[in-house]
Amino acid sequence: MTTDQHADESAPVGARAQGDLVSSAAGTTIERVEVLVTNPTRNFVTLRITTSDGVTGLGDATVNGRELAVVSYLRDHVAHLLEGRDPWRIEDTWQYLYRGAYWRRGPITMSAIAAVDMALCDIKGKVTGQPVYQLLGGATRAGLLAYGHASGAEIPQIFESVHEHLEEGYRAVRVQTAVPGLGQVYGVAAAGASGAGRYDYEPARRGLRPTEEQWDTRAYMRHLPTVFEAVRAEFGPELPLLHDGHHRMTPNQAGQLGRSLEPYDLFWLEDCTPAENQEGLRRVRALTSQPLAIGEIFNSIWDYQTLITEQLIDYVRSAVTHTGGITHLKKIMDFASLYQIRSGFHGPTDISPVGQAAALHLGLAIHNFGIQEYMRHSDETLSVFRTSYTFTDGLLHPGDTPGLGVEYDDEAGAAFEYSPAYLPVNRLTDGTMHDW
Ligand code: EZ4
Ligand code: CO
Repeated sequence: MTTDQHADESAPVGARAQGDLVSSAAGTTIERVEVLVTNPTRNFVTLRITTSDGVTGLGDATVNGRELAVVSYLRDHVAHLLEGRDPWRIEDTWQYLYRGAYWRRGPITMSAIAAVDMALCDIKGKVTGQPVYQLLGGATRAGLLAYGHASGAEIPQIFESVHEHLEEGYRAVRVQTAVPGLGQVYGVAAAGASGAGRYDYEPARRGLRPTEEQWDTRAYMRHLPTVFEAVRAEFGPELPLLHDGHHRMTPNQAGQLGRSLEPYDLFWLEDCTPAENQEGLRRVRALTSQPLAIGEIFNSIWDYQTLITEQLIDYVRSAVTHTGGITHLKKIMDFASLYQIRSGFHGPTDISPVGQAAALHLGLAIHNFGIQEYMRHSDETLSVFRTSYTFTDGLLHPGDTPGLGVEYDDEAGAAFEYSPAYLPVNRLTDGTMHDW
């Protein structure tokens, strides 16, 4: 009994054309690939893939301050490679773009691949009628613990900002503070007083050049423990408190700061030192038991290899958007799970609602979820990206809409034109460029 299919399967693998591989897409191909740029309070780059059956999928490709590089990568070098491909072959497409580029890794390449990966997951979810988390193994929890961003120039404003977050339902709060003697610093709402300003949101610092901030690590290290002492005393022992060091300390300084914060029982200290040198974290670990979160500027599993195998971190900070998409970040999390390292995915407002939705689907499905960063996007942003995820009693949920659950409104998006906006740069008081 020989059928055509049997005959195909017995043929040498090398003799089969790519299109002959068994697929569930039943002849459907990728027909259209569009790169959408919009600026509803900040710039976003979105990939939209449409199949020959008319199903669309969205992917986030936003790299804050370098947006147009990813636009070109996708439009000039990826779009035509996708046309005609089988949209269901997500892993194969990932490998085709990663290995096929020859030039591996890097934030631009990995964000472009991430957008394709997200869009194909979105399509597969829509076609099967399932939210993406179901394709990843289904929910392993009711909802995702989220943390918000409290900040202030002085203690009273910080308290007020924490209170506001608690009123909004947050059960975990990041605390950033101004430093006496320094001007505007990372993570503190420019408007100072609570409510009026959310630090990274508006203004999006539009302009052709970055603004400059001033930094003094010793002043910061002296001041920060006094703030956490006050916040812990005010809000009691239960509330999870987080802090972002934003890559500014040496490993030795990071260890010292971690030690001085230990009495205040932080949930995590983030980016305590630049981590291109992964071995540097050995020194931090030797000095402090402070839980550590790293990886928002990483883009591949290789950036984590030493950090994970030597258990030098506690939380993986990557964004789906900047780390090769759901497919690749899932691999990082499975690798991390061998070492009891959990997720703490990056979720500032420069991750689009599409990227945020992808993080929520992944976070709901993986066993080693830890916490999810969450800041509500502006109303303008949410008018372009119609989301179906929810934030209820401090827990996020991606929703049960098939796919990622985000729709793009072309008309709303077209009303907000791209304009250059850069992240600030940082100088020490003597003028030396420092990590921002
Ligand atoms: O500076 O998203 O933890 N969050 C952060 C962010 C990053 C911005 C960079 O685009 O560090 O605020
Ligand atoms: Co950070």
